[in-house]
Amino acid sequence: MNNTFAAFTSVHDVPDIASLLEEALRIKQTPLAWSEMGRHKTLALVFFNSSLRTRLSSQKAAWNLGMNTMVVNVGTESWKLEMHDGAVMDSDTVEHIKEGAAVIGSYSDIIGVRAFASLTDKAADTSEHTLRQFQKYAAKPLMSLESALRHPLQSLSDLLTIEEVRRREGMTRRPKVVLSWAPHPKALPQAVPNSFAEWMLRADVDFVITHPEGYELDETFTQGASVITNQDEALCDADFVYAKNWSAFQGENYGKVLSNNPSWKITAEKMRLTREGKFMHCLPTRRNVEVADEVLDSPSSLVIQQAQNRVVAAQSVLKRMVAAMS
Ligand code: SN0
Repeated sequence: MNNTFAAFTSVHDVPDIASLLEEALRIKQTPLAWSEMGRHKTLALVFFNSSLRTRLSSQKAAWNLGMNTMVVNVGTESWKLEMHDGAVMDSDTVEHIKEGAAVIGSYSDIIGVRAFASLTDKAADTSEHTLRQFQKYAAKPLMSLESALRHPLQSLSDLLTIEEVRRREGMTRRPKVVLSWAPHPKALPQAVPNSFAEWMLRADVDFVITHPEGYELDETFTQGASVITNQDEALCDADFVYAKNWSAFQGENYGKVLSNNPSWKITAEKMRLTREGKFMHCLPTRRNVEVADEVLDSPSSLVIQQAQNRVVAAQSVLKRMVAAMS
């Protein structure tokens, strides 16, 4: 099987999840064992949105492989890019993505792009317009740093974290993994839950999604999952509870906050419904809105391990991309 990557934008770019996981576990043991592999290769990281983990873990992963990195924050540090073909650029956009992406591509061997959903233009969001335009005009291997629809580096870290816990605890049963919607003051994208679902549905786990009515995700990502609108019922006997807020996806409600029922917050009482379940979140999280302090500060929380595994995930992906070049 060809296990190099020309792109990493979704689970569909990974033909062999099990062997990628094994490789990630090896990389975690000896992160500097391939420190010459990426010598003289340059990774450009392009951010249209804020980032803490993705920005730092991607750079660290590249450095572990001996690569150079460049970071661009579009709009604040570079020119504001125009995304529409045929635009008459007499307003606030300064440079077209055709030139912008082509120039960044010419300086780089691999490009990482973060472009969140607008939550207003559903057609552009569901075609991952910014990510795909970048891929087209940069014409270099592309690693998604969270697109409008997906966050595959996060999902790979999440899967790795679940696998580590499963091995550490000698868990022989198929773990029950519950993705729970949680309240939040803002409208957030669906990328993290979409992506988590599409990875979990290919993993050896029982996967359940729970959310209030109206927050149904796109079936493209959730087909095959059990979806339950009663959170307590969903949490029953869970081994892993993954909390995340997202805004509505369906129809006229696209990008809206419908209800924001505080009873969906993950508390110690909710965790007692689980089978001594572990708590997961991609971060950043709004303490005491999405999840109570008592859960985040308890030994059952895996959030820091998930974040540490972001380096391993990025390094596993970059290693395969660099391998494809030599
Ligand atoms: C992003 C999201 O997709 O939900 C990134 C998660 C990795 N999260 C946010 O934008 C949080 C913003 C906030 O105000 O809490």
